[in-house]
Amino acid sequence: MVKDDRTKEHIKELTKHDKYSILLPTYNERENLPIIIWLIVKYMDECGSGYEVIVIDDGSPDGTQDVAKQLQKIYGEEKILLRPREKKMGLGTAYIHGIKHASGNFIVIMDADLSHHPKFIPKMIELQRYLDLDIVSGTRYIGDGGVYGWDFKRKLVSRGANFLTQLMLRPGASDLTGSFRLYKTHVLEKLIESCVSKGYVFQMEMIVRARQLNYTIGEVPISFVDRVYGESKLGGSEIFQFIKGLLYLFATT
Ligand SMILES: Nc1nc2c(ncn2[C@@H]2O[C@H](COP(=O)(O)OP(=O)(O)O)[C@@H](O)[C@H]2O)c(=O)[nH]1
Ligand SMILES: [Mg+2]
Repeated sequence: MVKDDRTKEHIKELTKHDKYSILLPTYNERENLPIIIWLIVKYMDECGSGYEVIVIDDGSPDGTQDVAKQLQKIYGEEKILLRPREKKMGLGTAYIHGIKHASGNFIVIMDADLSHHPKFIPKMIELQRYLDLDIVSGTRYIGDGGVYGWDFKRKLVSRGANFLTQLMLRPGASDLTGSFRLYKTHVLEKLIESCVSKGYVFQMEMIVRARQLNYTIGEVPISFVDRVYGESKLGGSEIFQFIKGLLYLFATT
């Protein structure tokens, strides 16, 4: 699996022009945004590669965009890009919107609610470089990965969704519903083109399609911490949508 020719020096030479576009979709994340951006800047600066953070806010009524503008003043307009939309239109299309404005050859997708800790980004980058992977997915379900702060029902739903999908589609990655991932930009563009679903099931379809298209996927264990501030958007209808999407993929792939 490990390519012997990718020695440290060689990797350094190959990756010196890499740039990471980190997409942060936000809806009512006023409290979380300053902390998540501070952490991203800290870990990306340490990492030494070029990067930008793209905040895609869907007209949050809590004033997330005012906070984002303040942060832009602090960190600079070339580091923090604001690409808002008028109103709440869902996560799937928020990513598509963000990608249009991304200038990096790599894209990191993560939540802005502090469930995804930026300390894992350098680990994803390291693994990607070592094996020249197309995708690196954060996983809560192997190694040191885990979930903190979820009640039993939420754990059951997530585990159940993963288990069912593993059984039906054999996708070759352990965390299908997670949304903390690193992609080569052209790979992500291709995947989005071939994905039909919107909403929660979208993350799973991305991995299933990636497998179909023979992209290489690596995994980094992450600990997922439930949000402290604000509200989650997962409800009963999302669970129903997920099952519907799973059956659709099962029937068509
Ligand atoms: N731009 C945008 N961001 C959204 C939307 N819905 C959720 N988000 C953001 O997407 C991320 C994940 O949402 P969250 O509610 O935490 O989902 P959960 O972790 O599955 O409960 C967070 O950063 C949210 O602020 C939306 O419609 N538009
Ligand atoms: Mg969340």
